[in-house]
Amino acid sequence: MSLTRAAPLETPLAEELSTELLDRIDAYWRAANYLSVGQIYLRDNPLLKRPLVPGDIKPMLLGHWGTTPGQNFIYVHLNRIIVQYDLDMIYICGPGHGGPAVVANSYLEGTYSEVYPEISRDECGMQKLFLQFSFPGGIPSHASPECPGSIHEGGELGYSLSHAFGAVFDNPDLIAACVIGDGEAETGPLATAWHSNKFLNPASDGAVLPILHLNGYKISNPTVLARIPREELEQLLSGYGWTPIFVEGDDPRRMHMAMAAALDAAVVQIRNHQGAARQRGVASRPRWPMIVLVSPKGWTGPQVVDGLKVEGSFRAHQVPITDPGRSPARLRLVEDWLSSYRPGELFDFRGRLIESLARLAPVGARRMGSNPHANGGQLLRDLRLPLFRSYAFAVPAPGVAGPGDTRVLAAFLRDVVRLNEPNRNFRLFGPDETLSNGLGSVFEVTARQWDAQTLAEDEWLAPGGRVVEMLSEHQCEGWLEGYLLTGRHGLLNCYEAFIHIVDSMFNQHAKWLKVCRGLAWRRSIASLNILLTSHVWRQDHNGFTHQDPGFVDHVVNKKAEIVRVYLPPDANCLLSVMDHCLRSRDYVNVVVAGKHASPQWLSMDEAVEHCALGIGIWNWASDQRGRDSCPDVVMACCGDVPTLETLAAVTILREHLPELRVRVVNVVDLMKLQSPSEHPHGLGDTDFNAIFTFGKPVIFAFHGYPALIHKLTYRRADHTRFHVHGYREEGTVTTPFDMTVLNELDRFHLALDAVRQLPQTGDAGIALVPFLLERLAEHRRYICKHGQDLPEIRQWKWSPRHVATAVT
Ligand SMILES: Cc1ncc(C[n+]2csc(CCOP(=O)(O)OP(=O)(O)O)c2C)c(N)n1
Ligand SMILES: [Mg+2]
Repeated sequence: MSLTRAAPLETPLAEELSTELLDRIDAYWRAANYLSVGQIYLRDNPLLKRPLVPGDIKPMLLGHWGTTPGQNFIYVHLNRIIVQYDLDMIYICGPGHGGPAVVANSYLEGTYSEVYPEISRDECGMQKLFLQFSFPGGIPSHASPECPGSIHEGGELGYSLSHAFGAVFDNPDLIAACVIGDGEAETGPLATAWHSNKFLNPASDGAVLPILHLNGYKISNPTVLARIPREELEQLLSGYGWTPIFVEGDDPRRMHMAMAAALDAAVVQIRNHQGAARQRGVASRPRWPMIVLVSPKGWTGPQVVDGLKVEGSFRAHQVPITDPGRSPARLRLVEDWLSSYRPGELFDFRGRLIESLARLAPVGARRMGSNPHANGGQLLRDLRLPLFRSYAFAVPAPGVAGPGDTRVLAAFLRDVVRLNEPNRNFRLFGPDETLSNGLGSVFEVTARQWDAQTLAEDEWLAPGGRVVEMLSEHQCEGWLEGYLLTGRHGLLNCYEAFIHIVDSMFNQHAKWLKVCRGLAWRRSIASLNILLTSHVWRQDHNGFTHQDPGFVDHVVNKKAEIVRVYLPPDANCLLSVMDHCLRSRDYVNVVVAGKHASPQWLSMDEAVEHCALGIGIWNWASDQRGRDSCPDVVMACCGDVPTLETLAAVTILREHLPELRVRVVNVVDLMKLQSPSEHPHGLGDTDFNAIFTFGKPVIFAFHGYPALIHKLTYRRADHTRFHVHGYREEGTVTTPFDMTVLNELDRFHLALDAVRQLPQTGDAGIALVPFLLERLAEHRRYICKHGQDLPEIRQWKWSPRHVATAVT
């Protein structure tokens, strides 16, 4: 397909815009620019009814001007095409520091005052609009959740295009206009997001219209894309499969014409591609249009300040004229700048946008600030969930062999996909690992969405699949976030070690959710569910690089009302947990589960009860002699492998120290450990001590880094009695059991630690130590000779005979 390149200077005016419309568009743009500069500078005198005085200026000037006029320009032109073609469109503000632009535009179109009635469409409201921006008690400087129409704060650059694609999946009538900063385009996530076009299904998904905002600069550097030959940029973008349309210049009139022509062309192309796929069944991948807007950074702002060029340079990035409150000359510069937009022509005496301009904006839910997709909870429908209990793995007695916990979950997820296929509101995202993570059953009912070439030997690729896989954790996370933010449901499955790639994306989403909780008008959305598997303990053929359980350490730093972390010990618990997560709202749920064959502990009824409590004494594995009497030691575990090793350690202790009273505690919901003052799931101290006893040693086998358990329990009385075993950053390609030995999480080290903490075990305890050390030595000798774990390890099974039941 050949490239389309709009030649802006040759765009015929008459065909595209009437002079009258052109003037109104320009005036609307000036109004948005005026409101933007006003937000950055003014606390009073919003209509410049009198000359500016220092007291009209905010004491602290915080905001970003440079990107703002370009975004205002884009917004007004999008308004035009929304009206012209009756488009269902949302605006994604990649350089989200252009907050003044999105706030100004949602104010101009009326949305802002509907959501915040005190910010009325008059002089008084305008004054409040200006004052609140970047002001204590007011709103942040970015396209934050407070801003109607935003689903993307853009504080951390890079995710706009992924969010845009996530938003249009399964929204065939939606177009996400996505402004991408040319600096933002240098980030890894954005650079790979161009490839999203190979996944979009033109028949059943909507369209993304990327608008690369090539204003030439970042904070203090030029941008790479602005300093390569235009031809090279064109080749780059068309190499990514797009049809770039260039709009370039700085003369407003010509630029309005060029932008209008470019957007008309883009809409026509989008409609043609969609029509071809939908009406004529054309199956080839479209080369979707995109716009490259080449305009000066800080366009229409001050040209020169202190003898230095500002407009069209990096110096326009933030507040171009600093300290006008203390310099009369600078104050005049600000006044001249504001006056250059001729506010008297734009707003009436009462401060209301004049009628002929107000009519330019779309109405009702067509306004980008009011589009329900941008407040996705409005559109959210409950998932149809099959009865998770019917996927139960039969556990007639603890210790039966399971096929791998995620493999049991997969059948449930398969039917979630199937049941929600008619509503098309559930997707599974993953970086090429859905199969490897044991979730392959989903391919019995769906495929991976794929719009690029398919060969005969490929498996499960189709344009309309419910699974979306690209080897970019950024993409998968960003797509899922966009999908959730627009009112749908989903799950990201990922290798545990590599979820760190999206640490900061998780941060941004958690922050977004936290702020939304304080905004009554933002409706609840489905939780972000992250299933971490192929975890640290079972990296048999990948080794050290694939071993890192630290994502949960990162997650628990976030607001307690947002994050949930679950480590189900077996398949039935995993089913129960996942059912809960898929029903929940406004959280980030992190679930860590294994995919390898492993013993199963709880029947479905027991699992449901255990998961509802989140933590519990496993009586069937604990000393039964006088159940209410205090044990000598608590063997606690959290995670599937730690649970196995703990139960094996209990077996050893029972055999060698039959007098010892051992209690087994299992933790599914990690946040139960925190005190309730820190996390709503936290156990009260009385319940905590009822489980962990007063003062008895706790040998805690943890899936992740031991420090996390210490951190979560530090407010608990006598927390120094917690002796935590977990991942100590020791690993390589070795046997599964050796991984636990290397990190001292294995049964022998756990038993050794118990003896160490229990001097009352006396001679029997002393005698057990060399036995355990010899077991460890034997283990090492055996694996080095045979390349696999000892038969007694491989074949170990829990047996109820290990539990002492005689009441003493
Ligand atoms: C990932 C990330 N790195 C660094 C920053 C700091 N930062 C804020 S704005 C900016 C420059 C952005 O330039 P560009 O994307 O071109 O936006 P614009 O020119 O439209 O302001 C930078 C580096 C950030 N917000 N996010
Ligand atoms: Mg830039």
